[in-house]
Amino acid sequence: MKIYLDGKLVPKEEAKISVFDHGFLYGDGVFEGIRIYNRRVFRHEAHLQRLYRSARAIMLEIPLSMEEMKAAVEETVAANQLENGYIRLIVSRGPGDLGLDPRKCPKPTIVIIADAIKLYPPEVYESGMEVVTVATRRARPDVLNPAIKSLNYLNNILAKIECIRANVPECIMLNDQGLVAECSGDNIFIYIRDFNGRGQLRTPPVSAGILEGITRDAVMQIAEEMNIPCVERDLALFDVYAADEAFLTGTAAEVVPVTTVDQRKIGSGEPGEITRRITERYRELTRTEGTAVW
Ligand code: PXG
Repeated sequence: MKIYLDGKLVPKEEAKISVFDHGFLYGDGVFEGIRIYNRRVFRHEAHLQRLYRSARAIMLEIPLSMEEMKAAVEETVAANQLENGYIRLIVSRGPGDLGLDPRKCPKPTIVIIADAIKLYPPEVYESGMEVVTVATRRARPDVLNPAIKSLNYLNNILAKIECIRANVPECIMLNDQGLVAECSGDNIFIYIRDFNGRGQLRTPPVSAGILEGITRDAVMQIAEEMNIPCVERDLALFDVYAADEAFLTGTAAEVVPVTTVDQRKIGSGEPGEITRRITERYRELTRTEGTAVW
């Protein structure tokens, strides 16, 4: 396996960074998780846009242009002859001294890993996933905005630890107001029919304190294309319990049906029809969008 490290492709064993790197010392940096399908990098530009926006928010100047970064990612995929898999792109503040001061870090570290992907068990796509609400609240946007995809994932990891204790693969995190935010590594959608049978997809707005997921964005586009009404709207837990369908979205997860939340059955308790149609279209997009990079 070849790893991209600061402009060079090096064997995995030689891909090492300094213990003085502020990514390691303080979680000072940003990252992306991207999929490769059929030698194509899915939604590459969107991921890069989010990476550069996150970097700007923390005043981290990435020493490559977006075009150069795109080429570096493609080069790493090609060097590993990866057909399908996962790319982890990391830009840290780089090595400095033991103080917080980012000005002491003259050179950001850039790492690109292209590897196999670890997925949820196949059964959850067939029969649906069981999730729970956890006590760990999503960070308040005015404290550390979850829209920044930073190397500080402790908030998410604390939630993940609660998932493990509850023996479920994923969980719902509320924001400081007690509204539904997102999951530890996925966004959430519900589908709900009104008293007259008209259905609508709903997902929390970015202002609820969430990561603006690329998969979430793709699903909103799919809904539009399929004429399924879809709105970004504050959701209470009640709305999730009352929903006819629910699903999670994420680069690794793709679209996962949720059939139980806090032991309440969602809809019929089986993956829903709208979820199935969206999943199918999403899979088609992953197979067909973009061009092969090697
Ligand atoms: N929310 C959070 C907090 C995330 O970390 C998503 C939503 C979904 O966003 P995308 O752009 O992927 O649709 C993410 C991203 C993992 C893992 O190993 C998952 C993510 C990031 C890093 C690692 O499960 N999900």
